[in-house]
Amino acid sequence: MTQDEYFPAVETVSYEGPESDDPLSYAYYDPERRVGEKTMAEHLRFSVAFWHTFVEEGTDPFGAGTMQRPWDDVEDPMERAEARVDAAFEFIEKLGVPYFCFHDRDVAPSGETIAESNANLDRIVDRIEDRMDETGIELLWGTPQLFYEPKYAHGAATSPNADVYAHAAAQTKQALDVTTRLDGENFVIWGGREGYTTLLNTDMDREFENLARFLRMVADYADDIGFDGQLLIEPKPKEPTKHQYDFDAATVLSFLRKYGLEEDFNLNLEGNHATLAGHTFQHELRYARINDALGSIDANQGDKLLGWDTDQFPTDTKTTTLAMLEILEAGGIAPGGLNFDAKVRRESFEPVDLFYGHVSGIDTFAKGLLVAQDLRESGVLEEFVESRYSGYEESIHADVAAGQTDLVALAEYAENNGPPELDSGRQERLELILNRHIAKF
Ligand code: XUL
Ligand code: CO
Repeated sequence: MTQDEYFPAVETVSYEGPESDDPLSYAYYDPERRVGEKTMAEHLRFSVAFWHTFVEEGTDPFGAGTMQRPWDDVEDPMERAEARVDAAFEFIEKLGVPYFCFHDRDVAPSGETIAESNANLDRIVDRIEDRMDETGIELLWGTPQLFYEPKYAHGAATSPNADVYAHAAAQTKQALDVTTRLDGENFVIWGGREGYTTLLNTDMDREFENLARFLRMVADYADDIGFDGQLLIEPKPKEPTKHQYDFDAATVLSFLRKYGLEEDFNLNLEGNHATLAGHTFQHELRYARINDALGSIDANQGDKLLGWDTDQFPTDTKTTTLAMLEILEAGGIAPGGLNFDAKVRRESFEPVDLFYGHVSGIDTFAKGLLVAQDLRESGVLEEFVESRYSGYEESIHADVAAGQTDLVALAEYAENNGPPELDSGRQERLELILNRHIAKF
């Protein structure tokens, strides 16, 4: 049986400002507050991830689940799935967040056959639809979960087994159908098992070809059924496979271009995945932005001392400020959003911890937005960068930018002008300015 209320101890989380000492209030996130041209809610487009928040049991390779989840105290798997949906919408409404994201298999259990799995999903999606109508909460994105079930051990769209490939297609078709039915604004493909553990048994060339064909079929089917959202690929360099084909933003973009898919897919970039790829989050966002491929964000952070995907709630204002600088420069993240692909620690097992995690992440990004806007209004970084490259505006260098010079002309110029005079990069000064802007809020 489902319950009437799963979080009785929490009313709604609302804005109280930085002076409040209530940790279940927002110090920075004030949804209607205008920041530049838009409200905070319009800039940030926060989303709760169904899987980490309502399904995660708190297991790790050494220990059993720890989470206290009253909605899971239900014997029948389908009734449990319904209870999770109810808990999810109560939580998201109390948190005051406009969106959620889900994998097909988070919300409904798989069945013995494809038909049974689809029927399970359809039944739970009915309930999701009702709750969406009641609460006004919307779907940021849906995604097929192509990595948990044993049949995907060798991959899904890169499986050496052609029947598994067809199963992945069936599952993806149904996930796109329900995402369309729920008016999802985006559809994400994360290639959880698309990679390899050893090249000794792998035909990499064929796997890339198959993956590209799979993505082409996804884009074509999206067109056929009138899905008018954004299609996204989520890069990640490793885990669960040793090497994932969607390594980072640059790798995915070069893959998409090789196979003529760059008009069909943008990128969903995740903080912890950037860390695993040896990049900053800002690097990934910048790379996507300058290539017009910045689609959406999985907002989380890793632990620099651990080499795996810890999916923690973002707490580092410097990182969120630099991320928001990229988003503002891109003109916003819509139709994407900031999805908290983040989970509470195994030791934080009470339901209320889910609120603390989200409030912390939401405020860290809201503060990052304020600082980023303030930095942009000051013009300090923009002016510095502009003047750093200003030599390209003058004399023969302007021809470099225009593509109208050649090695002979440049060699002649260089010989006649003596040694170059360098300017300081001023990194320390810029870091000092960044920290002072953070301290203002
Ligand atoms: C895994 C990950 C996924 C995707 C969706 O690291 O980030 O949860 O966001 O499949
Ligand atoms: Co993610």
